Amino acid sequence: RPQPSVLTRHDFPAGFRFGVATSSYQIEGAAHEDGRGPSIWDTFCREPGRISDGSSGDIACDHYHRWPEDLDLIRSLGVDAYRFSVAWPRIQPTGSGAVNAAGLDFYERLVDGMLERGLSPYATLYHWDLPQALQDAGGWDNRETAHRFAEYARIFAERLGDRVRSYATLNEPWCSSILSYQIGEHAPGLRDRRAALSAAHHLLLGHGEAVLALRSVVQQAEVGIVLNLNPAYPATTSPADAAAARSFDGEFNRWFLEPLLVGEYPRDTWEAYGQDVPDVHPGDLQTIRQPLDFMGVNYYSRGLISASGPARAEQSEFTAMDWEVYPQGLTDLLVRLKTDYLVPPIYITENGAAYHDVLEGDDVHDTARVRYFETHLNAVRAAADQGVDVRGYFAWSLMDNFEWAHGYSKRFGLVYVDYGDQRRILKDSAKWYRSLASSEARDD
Ligand code: PNW
Repeated sequence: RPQPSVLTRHDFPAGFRFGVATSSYQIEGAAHEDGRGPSIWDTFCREPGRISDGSSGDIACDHYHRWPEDLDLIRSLGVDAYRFSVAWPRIQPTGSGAVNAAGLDFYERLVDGMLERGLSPYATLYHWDLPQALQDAGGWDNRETAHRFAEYARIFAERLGDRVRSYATLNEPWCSSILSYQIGEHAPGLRDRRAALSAAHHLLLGHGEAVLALRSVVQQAEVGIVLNLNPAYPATTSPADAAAARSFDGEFNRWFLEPLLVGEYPRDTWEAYGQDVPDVHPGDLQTIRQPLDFMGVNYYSRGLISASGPARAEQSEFTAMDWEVYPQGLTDLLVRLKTDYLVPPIYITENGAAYHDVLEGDDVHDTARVRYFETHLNAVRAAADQGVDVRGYFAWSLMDNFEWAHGYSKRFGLVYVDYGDQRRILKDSAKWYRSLASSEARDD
């Protein structure tokens, strides 16, 4: 039943890399082992009502213990690269000072395991598991956290820099600021726009300082950042909808892209935020605007925006997250990055979809997900054909995992996880992706 991919490596640029992605809190489990300190997600999951199924990442996919078989699984998919994240509280249990040797040892084993299997490690240093001790001091609303982050980046690179070439500082700073401090859906669950914009600024500052630290430690490091970008489309041709789409784009996309790539916050959005804008010190924007070796783009859907709020394209397909399937948005986004900015080479660092998967014996016939990957990879290819320098694609995710506020109720994996016995089962989408990644390499 699983159909092999019609797409092959020959449809993508020479040297294009295929990979899979995960993050530490979503898969590792072992939340209290080997000296790991508590993170804001441990705390958040214990607050009633925060996680829809009442779960936590305490055990998750038990990857902390099962990493050798998980790396074998990745290898068996024929991919080139693995994007993983590092749990800061395993490295520094309180987020500053004392280093926990067992934490560094774990990531050293993991990275060595990738290299033994011919997989290139793509490390993300912050995928949301902030040490709780730093949150107790104000978290990202406190400027100190930026300096602490750069220190942690240095510690990691001093140990692994001879083996890890690619570093993303932050994953999706929009999520760790707006979604976490203003919308309140992610840890620490606040509802305060001033605090959210202050957090966003300190995240960007921490990024800039971490880039400098990484470059001073690892000469050949490729350093970048990962943004979640949602291209905004007006719901109708009315001027009011166009204006609403533009302001959505300012808050979601330009607020992060422009400090990083231009060295300024977008003026229209700055004015719209009024009294809530962050305290920007002299020199901050120079620190934030570091030359980057790559820009990581996470793309799931578009925003369809009307003056009265988000609109819904009734004729479209939606995933189990209720996110619209809109592959054209990925092509448009990539072309726009090239047109509007001096953008470095791009990686698609996440793209994927949750569906209501059904395990039938040893099979999961997730045809909708196969279609999602195929259409979005075609969208990447279309952008490359229009001259966008896109170097690789990471499917989100290797396996089903802890989907934040949705707990285990949303499955994004290529691989199905039976949480009863931690069995991993290849979905049809994994077999499809394998047939693409295992296709003959281009020789040019
Ligand atoms: C990203 N939103 O999260 C993350 O990088 C992953 O850890 C996550 O599993 C994946 O996408 C799927 O959700 C997001 O509300 C979470 O717009 C929420 C949003 C966007 C991205």
